[in-house]
Amino acid sequence: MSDQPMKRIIFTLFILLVIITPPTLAQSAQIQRINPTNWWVGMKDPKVQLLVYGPNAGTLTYTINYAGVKLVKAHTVENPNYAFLDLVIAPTAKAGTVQLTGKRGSQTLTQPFDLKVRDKSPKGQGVTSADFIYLAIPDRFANGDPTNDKFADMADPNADRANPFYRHGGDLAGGEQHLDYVKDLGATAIWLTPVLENNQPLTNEGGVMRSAYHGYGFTDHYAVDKRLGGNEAYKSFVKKAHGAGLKVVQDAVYNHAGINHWFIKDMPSKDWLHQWPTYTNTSYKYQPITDPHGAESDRRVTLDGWFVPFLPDLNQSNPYVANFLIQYAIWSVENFGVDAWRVDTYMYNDQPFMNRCN
Ligand SMILES: [Ca+2]
Ligand SMILES: [Ca+2]
Repeated sequence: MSDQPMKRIIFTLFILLVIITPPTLAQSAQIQRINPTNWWVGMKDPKVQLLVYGPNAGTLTYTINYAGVKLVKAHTVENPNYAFLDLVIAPTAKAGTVQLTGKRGSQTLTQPFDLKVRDKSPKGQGVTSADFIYLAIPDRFANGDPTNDKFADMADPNADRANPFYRHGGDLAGGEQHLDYVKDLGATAIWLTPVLENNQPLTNEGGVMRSAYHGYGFTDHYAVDKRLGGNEAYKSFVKKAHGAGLKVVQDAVYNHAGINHWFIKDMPSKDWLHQWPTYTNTSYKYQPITDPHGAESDRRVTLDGWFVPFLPDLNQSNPYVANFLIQYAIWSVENFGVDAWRVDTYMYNDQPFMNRCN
């Protein structure tokens, strides 16, 4: 055989290898996220459902070998990139790092998951009509750290105090520095518009490009926006507020998520959201809900229509969605020491879900 045909054969083999390799690689699994990001021992409810996400994470067989922690059931859904694992944590379980093991064929993955000791600091103190609540929009209240005003790697990389629709750079450090001002007004509690990550692009609203500085388009339920200072800044804010005798009210958005939310970009199942044959906005009408003779079709539009095109409507009658949202709320109280909740867009939520959540 001359050199030329040999080279051709080698080249053909190489091409075949390249063609064959990607599917083989694609079959291997990865775990990129576990939500909640941690849990605690000694919780009132011993159950927790882990959402495990990553390429083909749903095709692994999971086991846990940790005293007092039982993996009761593993659920798969339409999207092979998700697994939902039901855990029961016995009252005897000790704090520590649980190793979650996922196996498939010759592949074995392990992922750590922390079970912490519950913080005894004040939390869940509640508010009553005796409280005077001060509402602040962290982006607009005070800028305590000019280094976190904007990030080039975020979907909206802008901050500009001269533009009323853009972010202005305010943050939790700024809020923390001015708690005395809030206290001096006579307030007993502070309610912040949502602090969770809103990695949303600028959106066209009424012909004006607006930023998500208000915070109502979550893109990660377990991360406080880094432009506000991140999770540690929020923890510190709550601690300082408590120290100043102020309770903290967290703004919850259960009805929808941001269009850029990681779980919206790769949904566990088609029914993770309320989907319509063509885009359907909510009518913003409460009458179909409050009127006992209201038409079911009108109710559906109010409840299941999207708040705006970039805030998709979560299907809270999907049990995985409901568990996710409720656990995120519990996690927020345990992790940050939140005292009370303000629920956004209340009437658009599935009411049986809201009752369970509350
Ligand atoms: Ca800042
Ligand atoms: Ca809804």
